[in-house]
Amino acid sequence: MRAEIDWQPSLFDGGPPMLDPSYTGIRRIVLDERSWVDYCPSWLAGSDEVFDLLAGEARWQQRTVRMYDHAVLEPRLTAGWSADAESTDAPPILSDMARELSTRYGVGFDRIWVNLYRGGADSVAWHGDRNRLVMTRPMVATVSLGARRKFLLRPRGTSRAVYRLEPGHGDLVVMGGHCQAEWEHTVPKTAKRVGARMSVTIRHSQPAPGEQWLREQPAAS
Ligand SMILES: O=C(O)CCC(=O)C(=O)O
Repeated sequence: MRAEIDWQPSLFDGGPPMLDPSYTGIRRIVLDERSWVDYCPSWLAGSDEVFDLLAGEARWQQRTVRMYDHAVLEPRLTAGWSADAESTDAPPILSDMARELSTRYGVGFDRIWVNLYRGGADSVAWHGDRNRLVMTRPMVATVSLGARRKFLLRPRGTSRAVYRLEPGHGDLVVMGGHCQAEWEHTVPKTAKRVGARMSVTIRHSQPAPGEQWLREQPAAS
């Protein structure tokens, strides 16, 4: 079922989807001596077409999350391809992303999950991804499609954002080192009128070579 969203293709991001294997313009933000974020603008050209494809084809659901002692609906829609990126029905451009990122970053990116922020009221709260609980230094890549939204980072246990990105339209963000365990990230709500945004999140289910399991169990997304 097509997701109900207010979305206008951008004037700048038409054309067929294509990844930039040279990672033109990539820069590394060193958060501290153990954690980093790579930001590569316009890594995916033609991102509007991918947005449109996913809006129509992904199996969108609104999950419940626990807030203190009760369950609430998550303020965004999500869709996943649960098995590995090589062998599922994930759209080929998403598998291409996972393969290209695996080559560059030396881990087997094999889990793909898509989030849809329908407007400014949709968000994700401060968190570190759960894969921090099972492996040391998990890398998490995110490709943003559609409208730009704030993406903030802060050290875990503090209350103020210290880094701010505004990814959209095919930009790539990769979090690495101890970013999931020692930092938190959020896409906050906004009162501004904003169009819909998607994030394609790409994770690895096995530790990188030389890294370890913290516990013997597969990572949840
Ligand atoms: O939408 C984003 O850019 C971040 C998504 C995220 O942090 C998550 O789904 O865990």
